[in-house]
Amino acid sequence: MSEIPKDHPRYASLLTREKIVEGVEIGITSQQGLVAQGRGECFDYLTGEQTTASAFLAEKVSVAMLLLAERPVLSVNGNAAALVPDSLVKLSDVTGAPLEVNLFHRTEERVNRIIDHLKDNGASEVLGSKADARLELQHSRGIVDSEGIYNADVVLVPLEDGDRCQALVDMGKSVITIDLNPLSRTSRTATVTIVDNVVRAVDNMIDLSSELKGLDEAELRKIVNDYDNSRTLSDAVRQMIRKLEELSDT
Ligand code: PTJ
Repeated sequence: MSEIPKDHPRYASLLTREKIVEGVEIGITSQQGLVAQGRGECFDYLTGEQTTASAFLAEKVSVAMLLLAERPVLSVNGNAAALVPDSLVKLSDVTGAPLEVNLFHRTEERVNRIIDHLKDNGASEVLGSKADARLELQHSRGIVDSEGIYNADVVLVPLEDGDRCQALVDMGKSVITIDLNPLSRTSRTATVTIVDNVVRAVDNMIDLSSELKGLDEAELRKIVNDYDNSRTLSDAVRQMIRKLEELSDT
């Protein structure tokens, strides 16, 4: 990894970029993942590179959904594995939701590398290599484990590419996505859209889990029932417009 001085004004962003590059180098992230990261960075810039109030609410609702779920699963792709492996393992521990590797650009080698990487970061078990069930999709994202995503009731899909989210929703599942682009197909299809950088979102969700674990089922259900995802998406777009207006005035 290149040395980035800690006092560099764009330290956090550059460090994230380095992690993705390293992910490609060690064979857990696809080359396409670099392009996806670049797109994400652009949207992150427009939200001020911080968790907005509406993203934080979506994170809280997502944690409530994971805690209420009977069979929750956290899906992991090559970008998420490079950026937040340890945090995903912690989130899995605190919510009881198993991790499952699910890839768009799937090779068995990369699946196994990501499983090993998550285990190196503390995971005891990681699903995704059984590949004994199929979603209604024509590409590799449809390859899943029957005891994981296929039978899950709530699935977290960070940095996703559209049609799997639709397929999961069509199966009656609740889908939570983390996607900095509020205009993407995934963002518009998910049950809950967290418009935040995965490097901030997952850590926020770990903290929220400790807080929400003290609530009873009725209180958790109220948090979920009061939520309106279309408002989250509108807020995210408005936030970006405000940022652009602010910049155009200076
Ligand atoms: O590892 P694989 O083979 O499963 O492939 C993973 C990628 C990410 C390459 C694949 O899913 C893909 O091509 O995704 P897309 O269609 O580029 O969508 C990724 C979405 O995530 C885009 O809307 C980006 O804006 C967003 N995004 C990128 N980086 C981040 C992000 N959202 C949150 N945090 C980020 N760091």
